[in-house]
Amino acid sequence: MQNGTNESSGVALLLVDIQHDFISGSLAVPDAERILPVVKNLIESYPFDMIIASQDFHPKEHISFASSHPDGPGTFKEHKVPHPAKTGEKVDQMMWPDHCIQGTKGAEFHPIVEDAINAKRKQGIPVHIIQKGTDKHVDGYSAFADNQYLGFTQLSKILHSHKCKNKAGGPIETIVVVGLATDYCVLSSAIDARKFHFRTIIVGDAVRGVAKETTESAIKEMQGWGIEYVQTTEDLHAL
Ligand code: VGL
Ligand code: ZN
Repeated sequence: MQNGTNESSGVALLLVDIQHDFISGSLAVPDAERILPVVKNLIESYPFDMIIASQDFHPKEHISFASSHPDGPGTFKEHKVPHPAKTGEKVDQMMWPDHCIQGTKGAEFHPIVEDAINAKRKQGIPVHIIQKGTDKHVDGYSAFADNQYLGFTQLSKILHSHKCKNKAGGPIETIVVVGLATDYCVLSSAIDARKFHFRTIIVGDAVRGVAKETTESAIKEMQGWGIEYVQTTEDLHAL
């Protein structure tokens, strides 16, 4: 990869929430299964220096579940919840069906991701799993931080401290982001990657969104942040 990227710097792949509930479960993203062969091919064909897989991983009765809404189950409107607890400041919380509950099948990675990750591990490529949304009272779309930036995951530290073996110990400077859903967790993760000063690239064929309108506006918003958009894996190879 050229185009301003240092030859001795590395590229990480961020696989966002490729879990059963977002593919065929309670929060199935339209056409999500179509990204699977693309993601598999991407992992097998591109010489990534690190693989990161984020996992939406909620406790029961999570704040984002409509079933836990104070007005009663089945209420899908947004509501305000106090964050941070100390100040009582209120923030909007979007309501979702129960999804990715810790210990359930729906929270598990799709086997395509599981197999590809295991294959990379065997090749000596570092692989990191980042769980998020684990606090019952705070939601987290991004793999880097929760939605209110009250806390951060280990991801920025992992990326910034890594010395790439095959790049003469050079740093990771580029992150390729794929997965689900374009308009929520991919969007937040990619924007945070830019905030942490990584060159950030989205592969269009390897992402899908919850709804057309929000997906289109998410792509525009990402481009506004300087996130690059390529359509196919071949386009990524050609950069
Ligand atoms: C997601 C809604 C709720 C996502 C996670 O992975 O995009 N969306 N939790
Ligand atoms: Zn969630």
